[in-house]
Amino acid sequence: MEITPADYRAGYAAIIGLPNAGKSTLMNALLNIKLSIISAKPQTTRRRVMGILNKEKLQVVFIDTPGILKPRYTLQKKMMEYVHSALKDADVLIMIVDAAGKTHPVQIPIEQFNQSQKPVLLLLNKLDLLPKKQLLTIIDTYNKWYPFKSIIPISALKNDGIENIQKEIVTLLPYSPPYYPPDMLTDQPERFFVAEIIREKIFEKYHQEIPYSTEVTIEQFKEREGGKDYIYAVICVERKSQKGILIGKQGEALKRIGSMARRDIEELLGKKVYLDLRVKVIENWRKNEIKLKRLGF
Ligand SMILES: Nc1nc2c(ncn2[C@@H]2O[C@H](COP(=O)(O)OP(=O)(O)OP(=O)(O)O)[C@@H](O)[C@H]2O)c(=O)[nH]1
Ligand SMILES: [Mg+2]
Repeated sequence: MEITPADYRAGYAAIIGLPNAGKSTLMNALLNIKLSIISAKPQTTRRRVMGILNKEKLQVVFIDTPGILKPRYTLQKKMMEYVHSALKDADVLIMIVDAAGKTHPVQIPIEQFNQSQKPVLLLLNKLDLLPKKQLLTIIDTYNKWYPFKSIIPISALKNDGIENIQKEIVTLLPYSPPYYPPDMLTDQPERFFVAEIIREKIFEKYHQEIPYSTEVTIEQFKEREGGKDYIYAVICVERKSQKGILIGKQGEALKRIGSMARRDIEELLGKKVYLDLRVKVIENWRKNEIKLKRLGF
């Protein structure tokens, strides 16, 4: 076994913020790969998503989290539990806000979230949408609000300012050998990301309650020698009427979701797949502890 150099640094960095701030876009930008799903709608991310950045003498384990909110039903309660567990595991917190949004500072009770006093980096995201002359005032507001280790303006979407984040994080992580093999990108199974991609397409294509009432499970994932892999995915909705909308006239809508998802899944896996999509009703799954558990929450 190789000996880890004494100046190797490794640790966990939790990415936290309000829904839609750009957490998942940021994680993907930091890793330079599309791992976490993204949509223009809030509450896209529902669980912890881990992405590992490996550099010379450095390993940062990023944890993308659901946006912080006041839970109104059981699924949202579970989502907030993921945020709290990520905070607990973290060595560094990366708080990200939509700098082009209206409220500053944003409504996050940060002291309450960070009672263990971990170092917090603040990222002012969506810089591309912010009139330049407002930036200094916003930085000033946040400086007075909390003793951030540093405040970095970025645009996760345009890949602007991303290297600065890495430079700051390095100084805040402890000296430690890596937690994971240095060629590892995540510890979550492929089927998790496959399900997420399908969910992303539903978030993109449907409006109002449908995306929020939908969860995706992978029932079968068979690698087939000499043929395409077979994936059997079930889209769960809460009501029968939603099933009809998802499937569409003669199955057209579902077919569209399927082919969009298949393209991304093939890119992720680097091989061709046959995607078999079905829709199933699990009544009010978002509000039911047992049903949520069965869905892996
Ligand atoms: N203009 C602009 N849009 C951005 C930027 N970063 C993210 N977005 C957009 O903001 C929206 C939300 O991005 P996500 O990365 O899904 O945000 P999130 O914080 O992970 O959201 P949740 O998972 O729902 O909490 C998407 O439409 C992104 O394209 C940015 O720097 N500039
Ligand atoms: Mg997200």
